[in-house]
Amino acid sequence: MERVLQYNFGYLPPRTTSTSDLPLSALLANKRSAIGGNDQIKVSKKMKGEAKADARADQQAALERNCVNYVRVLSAEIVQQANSGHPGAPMGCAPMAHVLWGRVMSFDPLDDTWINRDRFVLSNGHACALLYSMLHLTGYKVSMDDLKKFRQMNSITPGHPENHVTPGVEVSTGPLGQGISNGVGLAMAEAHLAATYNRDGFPMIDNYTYVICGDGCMQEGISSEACSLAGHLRLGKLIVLYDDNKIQIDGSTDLAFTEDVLKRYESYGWQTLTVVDGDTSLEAITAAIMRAKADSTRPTLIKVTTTIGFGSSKEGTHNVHGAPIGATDLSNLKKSFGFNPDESFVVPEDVTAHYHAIGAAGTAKHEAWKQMRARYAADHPQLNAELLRRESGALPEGWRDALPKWTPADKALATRQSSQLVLNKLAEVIPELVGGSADLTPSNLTKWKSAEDFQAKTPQGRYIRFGVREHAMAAICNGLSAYGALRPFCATFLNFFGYAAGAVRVSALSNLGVLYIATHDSIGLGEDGPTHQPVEALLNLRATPNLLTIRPADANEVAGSYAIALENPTTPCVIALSRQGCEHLEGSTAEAVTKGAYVLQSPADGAPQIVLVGSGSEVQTLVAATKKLTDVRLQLVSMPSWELFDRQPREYKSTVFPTGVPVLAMEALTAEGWCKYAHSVIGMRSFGCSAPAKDVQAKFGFTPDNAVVKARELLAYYADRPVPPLHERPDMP
Ligand SMILES: Cc1ncc(C[n+]2csc(CCOP(=O)(O)OP(=O)(O)O)c2C)c(N)n1
Ligand SMILES: [Mg+2]
Repeated sequence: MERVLQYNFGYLPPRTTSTSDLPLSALLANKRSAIGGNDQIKVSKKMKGEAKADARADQQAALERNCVNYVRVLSAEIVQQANSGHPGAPMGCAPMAHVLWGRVMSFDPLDDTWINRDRFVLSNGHACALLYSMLHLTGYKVSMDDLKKFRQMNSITPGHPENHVTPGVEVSTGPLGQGISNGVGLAMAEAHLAATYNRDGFPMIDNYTYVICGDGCMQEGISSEACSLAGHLRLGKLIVLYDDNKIQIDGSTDLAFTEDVLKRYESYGWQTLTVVDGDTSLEAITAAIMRAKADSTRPTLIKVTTTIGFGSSKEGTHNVHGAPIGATDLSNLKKSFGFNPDESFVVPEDVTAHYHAIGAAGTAKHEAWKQMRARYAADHPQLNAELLRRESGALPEGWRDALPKWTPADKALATRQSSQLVLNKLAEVIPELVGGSADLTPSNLTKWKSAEDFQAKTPQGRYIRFGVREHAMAAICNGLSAYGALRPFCATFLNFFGYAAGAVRVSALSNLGVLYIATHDSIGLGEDGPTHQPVEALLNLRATPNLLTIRPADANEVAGSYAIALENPTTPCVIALSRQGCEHLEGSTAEAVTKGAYVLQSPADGAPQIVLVGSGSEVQTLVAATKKLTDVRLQLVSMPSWELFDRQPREYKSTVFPTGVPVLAMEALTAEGWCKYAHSVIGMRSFGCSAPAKDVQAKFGFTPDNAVVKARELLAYYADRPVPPLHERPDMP
């Protein structure tokens, strides 16, 4: 039986003989000696020199073999202890993880914020027992106790990796396809910051981004979007290891996934490599990664063929994907790998020493980098100071002064137009602002005058052409944000944020302050019709925790919306903007937006009889209605953000919506949800239609005249009834 180490450069036809073709019994028999056992594999000429089996090398190989096997055991043990989780992928991916942490990556376990650390993304987040094991073993602040509390309340080892919970976890993964797409953003961030801050002799930023992903990530559409862009941008420092174990939850990947993944990635412009001995050959994995690093102009996908649950009696089957392997199997696993089956959570001394030495070497690398930084600071003080500021997350001093102001006398502007004017000003003073649109630049109006495109040859450019790839666009922004020193934004029509929802949700739960610019924010977009007209879109976003949505009514409110987005670096923000023109309102200010809702007009004398409230372009319609309701004492409220208003104290709320006064709301989006603030709602209860904006607005009742009719109806309704106080509820401040 021939064992062939293959680190094939470029696509090769499927092999007839490979380790993964070996019967499982053969793999088990060779288990202890197989991993990294250079004696067992034929190596190419190029590698012969490296593989000389002298005594020290043998010792080293045995030690590393032990390390890999212990990682398998520990991962299985963590899942067993929790009686919940996914042991299969960690056991299969252990050799890849060992090579990355043990041989390849630069990281400092004592400082997980070092900007030039290599980034690691576990895109198959269900395999997090592996990630936690590696973090523990290499000396991050993840203790053995933490591992024992896997998936338990208040632990730092949750069921899928969360960036803000566990030291060393770069991005939150679990929804398949997100992590690899974040990886594209992380690699773009590196390319951009390197081009911006590196100077002769000072490679301040030159890290790699490594991703491990599984079949699921390769199946998700988002990864195709992101990786297509990565190929276009020639992100040579992005290296993806694809765990080709041919198993997913339902069973064999043959059930639904028979494409040639490498050919697809080749067509994206990636270098593609194959390691068939992914269970057993650390050398092959290492060689492939070295080859990947040697190609600086293409991202690399390394297909690493492995056996899910390697070592378990259920290995190679879907039964080991997502359930503990069981006490007996775990005990046998330990025995077969030469560990004491009676011991749990005990790391062999040689394994501890090996990984700690690796951690210490990483810290030393970081120290050397810091020394370089000191010299850089002396030679390039301004650049260094700016990079330091950006790393800290602080915005440049005085940035707020750049925000433009408008008066009612100024020419009316669609809020997407005022957004462009604001972006123009902010981009000049905030160099960390980077972003772009999903092929709607002329509609989203997101390009500022001096913006240069981020392209393969111009990575210093700050304007990103995402192509029509909304989902990846948002995930890439998550990666850009997670890298640090950047404030990313991205744009499409509000309705098409539905395509990006998976990644927008991850921004929110990951505390990543991505700015989402959502134009064409209602049926007011007109002729494009119901396929493009958002109805439920904003409500979905409003319902997402830790996501701010703001729908400004005019240019001053747009400026305020940007200020809020920028001042909240751990909260993503959606700014919804109109296609159609909006007058500059009497009484609107940027500052008022922070309250979420505020009074634009109130009766000259006496308490109001009715409150009219709206957001965005509908505030304009309500202003027109007030002019037709001169016989009524009314209060007009602009409500750009529900979430911000909800945070206000009860006293403030009752000045905006006085108790006992009926409220009529108007928003050209779904009426759903407004009943929290209003007694009656002019909103959408169906999809829109294709016609000029004015006609669509008239058909669905978004006119001053209809507001007048509904206001009078509301007044009449409550003429002889008590008005329910909507804000007096125990769960509201
Ligand atoms: C977007 C998304 N859909 C579904 C799931 C549920 N899920 C978790 S793992 C998995 C199978 C993935 O297969 P693969 O990546 O090959 O993992 P392996 O079985 O090899 O560990 C599925 C469907 C998920 N986590 N994310
Ligand atoms: Mg799989």
